[in-house]
Amino acid sequence: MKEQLEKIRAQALAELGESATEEQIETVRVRVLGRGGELTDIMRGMREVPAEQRPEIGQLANRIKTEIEARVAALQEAHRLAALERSLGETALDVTLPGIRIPRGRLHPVTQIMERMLDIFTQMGFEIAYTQDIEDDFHNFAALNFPPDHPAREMQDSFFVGADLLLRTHTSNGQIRVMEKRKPPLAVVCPGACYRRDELSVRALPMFNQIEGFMVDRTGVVTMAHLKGVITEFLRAFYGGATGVRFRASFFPFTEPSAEVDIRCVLCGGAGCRVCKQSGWTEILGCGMIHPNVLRAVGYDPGRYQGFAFGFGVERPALLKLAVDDMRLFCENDLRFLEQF
Ligand code: 2NL
Repeated sequence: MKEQLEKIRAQALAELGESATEEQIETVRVRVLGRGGELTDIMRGMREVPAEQRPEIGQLANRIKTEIEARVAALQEAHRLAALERSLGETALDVTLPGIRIPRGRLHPVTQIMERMLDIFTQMGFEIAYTQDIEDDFHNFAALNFPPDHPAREMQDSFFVGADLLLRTHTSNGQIRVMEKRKPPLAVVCPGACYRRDELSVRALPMFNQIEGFMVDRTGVVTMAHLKGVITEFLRAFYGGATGVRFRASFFPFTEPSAEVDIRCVLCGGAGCRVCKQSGWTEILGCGMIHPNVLRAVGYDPGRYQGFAFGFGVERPALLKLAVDDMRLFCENDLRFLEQF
């Protein structure tokens, strides 16, 4: 019996020594220590061992069992550590490496300037109305009191996409559509893209942005004084509180009386320079009291209602504000330029 136990021990230890995998270790463990295992059977059969040998054999069997169990546990632990070591090596994480930078977009500089301008009007109580870029003759020209032979209606001056359909030449169409649909009192600004057959240059784009606005109420409520007040307030909010502002009489088919508005040249402060052509002023905006024919065209009685309107381009103020010297940079999509704003 003793020899048999020693043999089981020697064989088990030898096999465990040669076991390379966890499965091989497990096979040996089950064969020796498992239910119905070599050692388990002997220990279960102790009753058949002669009584005088029982303590000795019993102790030996217990010692061998403990020894093999310890060896199995040690080998399993070694495998567990090796596996952990391997997985740490495979998924090595260097926490000192810089993170992955997620590219962050931004609004186009012209959009940023446009939103700043719209904020000022919103604060004064104006609504914002976005309308269509493709428009018919009525909403782009006729309703605005353009005479039938006005040069802007020629193919050479506008982008026609059909007999009675063109890319709008200003955002006035939006104001016409708002007035057609709704009744005064109204205070609305219409921002958006406009299109004219101008050559792309340092100073002009064939596609550009405009903000137009208007305010209409019962006769006597919205006057030329309010026009001057709103425009002056807007220009000082945008260009700075001390900006010089001047209104000059002018002409537009859709307003009467009409005015053009200049601000003190932001470059020379009025002394005269190349940008303001030595005049000390920069023309920035057109405005006036809405022409009775325009009010009639949208179904308003000019005897009951009156109001003012204004319009200006966004790109030129953007040039001045951002100190950019070539308008074409706004439509080249060059990130080296765009990322500066
Ligand atoms: C300019 C001048 C202006 C308007 C636009 C307007 C719109 C309606 C009725 C009356 Cl629906 N007027 N818009 C009025 C005066 C001037 O723009 O030089 N823009 C760049």
